[in-house]
Amino acid sequence: MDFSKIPHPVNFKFPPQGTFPFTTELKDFGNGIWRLRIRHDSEETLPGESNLPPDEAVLTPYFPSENTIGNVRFEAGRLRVFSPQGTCLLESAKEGFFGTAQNSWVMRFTPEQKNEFYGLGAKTGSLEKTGMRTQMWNVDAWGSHGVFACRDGNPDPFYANIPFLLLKRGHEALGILVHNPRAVFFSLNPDMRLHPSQEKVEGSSFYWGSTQGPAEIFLITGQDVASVLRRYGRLVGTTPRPPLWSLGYHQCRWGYSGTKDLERLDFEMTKAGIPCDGLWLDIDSMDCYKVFTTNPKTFKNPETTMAKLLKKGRHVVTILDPGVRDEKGYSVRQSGVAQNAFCKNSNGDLYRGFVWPGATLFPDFSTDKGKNWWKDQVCAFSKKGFSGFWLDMNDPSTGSVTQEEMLFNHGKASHETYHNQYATGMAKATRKGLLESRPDTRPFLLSRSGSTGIGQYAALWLGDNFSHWRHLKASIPMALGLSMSGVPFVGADVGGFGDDVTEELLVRWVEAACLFPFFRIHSAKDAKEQEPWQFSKKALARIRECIQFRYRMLPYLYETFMEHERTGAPVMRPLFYLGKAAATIAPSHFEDEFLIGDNLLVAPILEPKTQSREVQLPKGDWFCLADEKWYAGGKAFDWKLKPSGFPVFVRNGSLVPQFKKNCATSTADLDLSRAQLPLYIKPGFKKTVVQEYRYDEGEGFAYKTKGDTVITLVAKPA
Ligand code: NBV
Repeated sequence: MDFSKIPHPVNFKFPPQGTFPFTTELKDFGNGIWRLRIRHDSEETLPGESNLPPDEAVLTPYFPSENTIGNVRFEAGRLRVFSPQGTCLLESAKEGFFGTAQNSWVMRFTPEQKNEFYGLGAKTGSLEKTGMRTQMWNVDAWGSHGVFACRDGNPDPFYANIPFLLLKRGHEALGILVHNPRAVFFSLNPDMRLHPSQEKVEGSSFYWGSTQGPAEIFLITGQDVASVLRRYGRLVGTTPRPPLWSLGYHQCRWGYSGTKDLERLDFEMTKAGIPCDGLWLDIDSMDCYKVFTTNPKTFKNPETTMAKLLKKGRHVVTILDPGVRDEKGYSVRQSGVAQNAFCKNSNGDLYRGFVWPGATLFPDFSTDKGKNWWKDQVCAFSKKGFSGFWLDMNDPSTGSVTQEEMLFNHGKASHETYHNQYATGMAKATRKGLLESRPDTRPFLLSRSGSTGIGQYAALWLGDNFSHWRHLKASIPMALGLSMSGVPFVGADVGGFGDDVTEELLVRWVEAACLFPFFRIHSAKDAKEQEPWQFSKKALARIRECIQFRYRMLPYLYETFMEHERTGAPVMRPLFYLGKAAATIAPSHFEDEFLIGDNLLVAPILEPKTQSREVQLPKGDWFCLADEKWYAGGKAFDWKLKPSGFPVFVRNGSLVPQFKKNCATSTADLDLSRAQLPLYIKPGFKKTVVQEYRYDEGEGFAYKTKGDTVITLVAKPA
């Protein structure tokens, strides 16, 4: 696959002006959700496409009204989309809107200078995507782009691709979801010239399309960015509230292989006074990299080890790679073959790749057989005592072997039809397996890749990054991009995966990430050890404070996940989510500051050898938790690092439910009903403040029948 190029409308056929020979359906679902579907001839006659695999995206366009809606008009082949305020935010190009070329289709639009673009899943580079030319194709980034390109460049595409675009113009916004899981491409006004000395290329280069599959888009209108993202969140399905323990701190390393590592981690965490909930095992915990096995040398009695650790509040999460070692006599392989669960090639034989276990077979998650077989393996394996699973290499990575030969739906569907959905299919089946083994426990999954709707099943991490300052900085826009694309539970490998971390970088990374929705330190096998106690006492103390701070803030973080589940709002938010209050913020600060919910703002230090940074807060007053002073929003100011902490600010008039300082060794010690409920109100504030705290047990499904407990606080001006 040549990732750097995408089709161009000049090579597409557009119907003559005033004609539109395609059957078109525009459906208004109410509540600002619209669907436009154009039937193009070639779609019906694709060779071998009569056995399409399922669409893993479960879209729910019907939900209770938020009242204001926009307007979508499609007349005589011309599309116009209006915001509720009446602004035309999207208009088809005058030169022609819908074009086809063999099986491909394209939709072309009039560019507008003031447009900003966000979303598209996991993308490297800046948060705002103008100038981008990209295609949706999940890759194993190091395998497809090379390690150096990943370390030093901005390779594209990356692990998780979601064809959702947030178009923002001023304070108005429109969401666009291309409902097609294949290699959808987007052109967001890139410079088409080979060299700047050339003349500019005429015509619109604002378009999207696909090389195959339905020409179907969802248009999501709303009053502002926040309401569009909420609607989109519910359309693609929200993340069910996670178990509280999964919001704790997780420690991982490629190399952790069993009992000794787990016990050592528990011992060191306790000794260092660091709260921790998740202890992770990587591929060395398997027997010869065989999925659903444990290493007989390093992990002899998994049940006993994990039961003991769980009593201490430590949950063990292990890795599941989809590749199944092609070894006769290996029971997992045998049962998969017997149940016809694996992908085929065009000869009708089993498709083979070469990944960690050598020659590997790949479950065909596009079939019920494949999904059910995997679900059964997960169900049986989890009974050993794993609290959750880590779904790696599910892009899928096939090592040194090309993937076109990997077919789906029992060899009847081409690779492209399901490629991007592979990880989502795997996550669905794994979640089902966990639920079947423990029906009253909330499943926890972390996945590397994903497609539209993956958030319903798994958290995502940002894949293999490096212990470099550039990668620390990059983690904010990438996590925000995913977050806006419907994946709220996101986090990076804290400290960086590849290369050796320095003490300073790790400390700053922990400060920056300790309020990310997902928080895990992880490192590669040949990199320097990255556990907090591998560094100086001073660094350890700082890291401990940050992790303790995360535990203190858990009631707030958890409540933000509950809000997401209910409303679709992302957990981690760009500053412009606050609308007009963020109007004067310099775009650079959308990249280096972020919000958790509406009330906590983090402005981490992202440069080496610095004791200060420029901070710009949205309008209003903000209370800094580090120096306990009020700061005015609007203008940028220089914030000097305090010994007492890093820059985290609370919005005036808000409630940040929290635990007492340093009160836990893990979430097992914590009870959400005992959170403290401080209101942060600047002296002299003239408004009455009404705030709610919502909580539940932090585990299980009783909330579904019982509902949440809600406490309302009211503070009147003195
Ligand atoms: O299982 C080993 C690693 C894992 O630690 C990492 O987090 C994944 O992204 N895995 C990739 C396979 C090898 C990567 C070079």
